[in-house]
Amino acid sequence: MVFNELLPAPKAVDWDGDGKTNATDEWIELLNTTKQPVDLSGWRLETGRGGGASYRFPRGTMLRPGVILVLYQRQTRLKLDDAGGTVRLVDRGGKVADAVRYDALGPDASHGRDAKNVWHGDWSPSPGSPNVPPGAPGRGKGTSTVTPPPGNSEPVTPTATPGSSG
Ligand SMILES: [Ca+2]
Ligand SMILES: [Ca+2]
Repeated sequence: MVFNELLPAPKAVDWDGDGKTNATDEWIELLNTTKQPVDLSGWRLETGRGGGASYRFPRGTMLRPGVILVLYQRQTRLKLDDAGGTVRLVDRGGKVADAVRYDALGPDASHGRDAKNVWHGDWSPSPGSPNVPPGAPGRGKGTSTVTPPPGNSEPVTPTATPGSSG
Protein backbone atom coordinates (compact mmCIF):
# COMPACT_ATOMS: atom_id res chain seq x y z
CA MET A 1 0.00 0.00 0.00
CA VAL A 2 1.46 3.34 -1.02
CA PHE A 3 0.58 6.98 -1.31
CA ASN A 4 0.06 7.73 -4.98
CA GLU A 5 -0.79 11.41 -5.16
CA LEU A 6 -1.90 14.29 -2.99
CA LEU A 7 -3.17 17.82 -3.47
CA PRO A 8 -2.59 20.07 -0.46
CA ALA A 9 -3.50 23.53 -1.79
CA PRO A 10 -6.78 23.64 -3.69
CA LYS A 11 -7.74 27.07 -4.91
CA ALA A 12 -9.93 27.45 -7.99
CA VAL A 13 -11.04 23.87 -8.57
CA ASP A 14 -13.94 22.14 -6.84
CA TRP A 15 -12.10 18.84 -6.58
CA ASP A 16 -14.64 17.04 -4.42
CA GLY A 17 -17.55 18.25 -6.51
CA ASP A 18 -19.65 19.65 -3.67
CA GLY A 19 -20.22 22.96 -5.45
CA LYS A 20 -17.74 24.92 -3.31
CA THR A 21 -14.05 25.60 -3.69
CA ASN A 22 -12.46 25.58 -0.26
CA ALA A 23 -10.02 23.70 1.98
CA THR A 24 -12.11 20.53 1.96
CA ASP A 25 -11.08 20.07 -1.66
CA GLU A 26 -7.71 18.75 -0.48
CA TRP A 27 -7.23 15.09 -1.33
CA ILE A 28 -4.93 12.12 -0.91
CA GLU A 29 -4.68 9.05 -3.17
CA LEU A 30 -3.75 5.61 -1.94
CA LEU A 31 -2.85 2.79 -4.30
CA ASN A 32 -2.93 -0.92 -3.61
CA THR A 33 0.32 -2.04 -5.24
CA THR A 34 -0.03 -5.59 -3.93
CA LYS A 35 -1.53 -8.54 -5.77
CA GLN A 36 -4.32 -9.05 -3.28
CA PRO A 37 -7.13 -7.09 -1.67
CA VAL A 38 -6.01 -5.12 1.39
CA ASP A 39 -8.30 -4.67 4.37
CA LEU A 40 -7.67 -1.14 5.63
CA SER A 41 -9.95 -1.48 8.66
CA GLY A 42 -8.15 0.05 11.62
CA TRP A 43 -5.36 1.55 9.52
CA ARG A 44 -4.66 5.25 10.00
CA LEU A 45 -3.52 8.26 8.05
CA GLU A 46 -1.40 10.73 10.00
CA THR A 47 -0.14 14.21 9.29
CA GLY A 48 2.48 16.24 11.11
CA ARG A 49 5.52 15.02 13.01
CA GLY A 50 3.89 12.62 15.42
CA GLY A 51 1.13 13.91 17.63
CA GLY A 52 -0.44 15.37 14.50
CA ALA A 53 -3.94 14.68 13.35
CA SER A 54 -5.01 11.25 12.25
CA TYR A 55 -7.82 9.58 10.38
CA ARG A 56 -8.84 6.02 11.11
CA PHE A 57 -10.27 3.92 8.29
CA PRO A 58 -13.69 2.53 9.11
CA ARG A 59 -14.33 -1.19 9.40
CA GLY A 60 -14.85 -2.85 6.08
CA THR A 61 -12.60 -0.56 4.02
CA MET A 62 -11.25 -2.90 1.37
CA LEU A 63 -9.03 -1.98 -1.53
CA ARG A 64 -8.70 -4.34 -4.47
CA PRO A 65 -5.32 -4.85 -6.20
CA GLY A 66 -4.33 -1.97 -8.43
CA VAL A 67 -7.21 0.20 -7.25
CA ILE A 68 -6.78 3.85 -6.29
CA LEU A 69 -8.66 5.22 -3.29
CA VAL A 70 -9.24 9.00 -3.15
CA LEU A 71 -9.73 10.51 0.28
CA TYR A 72 -11.01 14.07 0.41
CA GLN A 73 -10.60 16.31 3.42
CA ARG A 74 -14.38 16.23 3.88
CA GLN A 75 -13.97 12.58 4.84
CA THR A 76 -10.65 12.52 6.66
CA ARG A 77 -10.66 16.01 8.28
CA LEU A 78 -6.89 15.92 7.75
CA LYS A 79 -5.39 19.27 6.82
CA LEU A 80 -2.43 19.14 4.49
CA ASP A 81 -0.09 22.05 5.16
CA ASP A 82 0.28 24.20 2.06
CA ALA A 83 3.89 24.96 2.98
CA GLY A 84 4.83 21.26 2.82
CA GLY A 85 4.60 18.39 5.22
CA THR A 86 4.50 14.67 5.76
CA VAL A 87 1.69 12.13 5.55
CA ARG A 88 1.99 8.63 6.94
CA LEU A 89 -0.02 5.47 6.40
CA VAL A 90 0.03 3.34 9.52
CA ASP A 91 -1.21 -0.23 9.54
CA ARG A 92 -3.35 -1.93 12.18
CA GLY A 93 -0.26 -3.00 14.13
CA GLY A 94 1.13 0.54 14.28
CA LYS A 95 3.77 0.00 11.61
CA VAL A 96 4.32 2.75 9.06
CA ALA A 97 3.36 1.19 5.73
CA ASP A 98 4.27 4.25 3.70
CA ALA A 99 5.13 7.90 4.20
CA VAL A 100 5.46 10.78 1.81
CA ARG A 101 7.01 14.19 2.31
CA TYR A 102 6.06 17.04 0.04
CA ASP A 103 7.23 20.62 -0.39
CA ALA A 104 5.12 23.68 -1.07
CA LEU A 105 3.18 23.33 -4.31
CA GLY A 106 1.32 25.84 -6.41
CA PRO A 107 -2.45 26.20 -6.14
CA ASP A 108 -4.32 23.18 -7.51
CA ALA A 109 -1.04 21.38 -8.14
CA SER A 110 -0.54 17.81 -7.04
CA HIS A 111 2.40 15.81 -5.78
CA GLY A 112 2.25 12.49 -7.62
CA ARG A 113 4.25 9.32 -7.80
CA ASP A 114 5.28 7.62 -11.02
CA ALA A 115 5.77 3.91 -11.65
CA LYS A 116 9.41 4.20 -10.57
CA ASN A 117 8.51 5.79 -7.24
CA VAL A 118 9.73 9.21 -8.31
CA TRP A 119 7.51 12.10 -7.25
CA HIS A 120 6.46 14.97 -9.49
CA GLY A 121 4.89 18.33 -8.72
CA ASP A 122 4.17 19.36 -12.28
CA TRP A 123 1.92 16.58 -13.53
CA SER A 124 -1.80 17.10 -14.10
CA PRO A 125 -3.73 16.21 -10.94
CA SER A 126 -5.65 12.98 -11.50
CA PRO A 127 -7.76 12.03 -8.48
CA GLY A 128 -8.92 8.44 -8.88
CA SER A 129 -6.89 7.82 -12.02
CA PRO A 130 -3.34 6.66 -12.69
CA ASN A 131 -0.76 9.45 -12.73
CA VAL A 132 0.45 10.32 -16.19
CA PRO A 133 3.17 12.73 -17.30
CA PRO A 134 2.26 16.03 -18.98
CA GLY A 135 1.58 15.62 -22.65
CA ALA A 136 0.86 11.90 -22.42
CA PRO A 137 -2.13 10.73 -24.42
CA GLY A 138 -5.33 10.05 -22.54
CA ARG A 139 -4.44 11.91 -19.39
CA GLY A 140 -7.06 11.94 -16.69
CA LYS A 141 -9.15 14.99 -15.95
CA GLY A 142 -10.44 14.00 -12.58
CA THR A 143 -12.81 11.27 -13.61
CA SER A 144 -13.04 8.37 -11.23
CA THR A 145 -12.91 4.98 -12.81
CA VAL A 146 -14.75 2.13 -11.24
CA THR A 147 -13.20 -1.25 -11.80
CA PRO A 148 -15.80 -3.97 -12.08
CA PRO A 149 -15.22 -6.97 -9.81
CA PRO A 150 -13.63 -9.92 -11.55
CA GLY A 151 -16.62 -12.16 -12.10
CA ASN A 152 -17.40 -15.00 -14.44
CA SER A 153 -18.37 -13.65 -17.76
CA GLU A 154 -20.79 -16.04 -19.35
CA PRO A 155 -20.90 -16.32 -23.08
CA VAL A 156 -24.06 -14.89 -24.50
CA THR A 157 -25.90 -17.31 -26.69
CA PRO A 158 -28.02 -15.65 -29.29
CA THR A 159 -31.55 -16.91 -29.22
CA ALA A 160 -33.31 -17.49 -32.46
CA THR A 161 -36.64 -15.82 -32.69
CA PRO A 162 -38.94 -17.67 -35.02
CA GLY A 163 -40.62 -15.40 -37.48
CA SER A 164 -44.38 -15.34 -37.55
CA SER A 165 -45.84 -17.09 -40.47
CA GLY A 166 -48.61 -15.38 -42.27
CA1 LIG B 1 -15.40 21.41 -2.97
CA1 LIG C 1 -3.78 10.09 -9.67
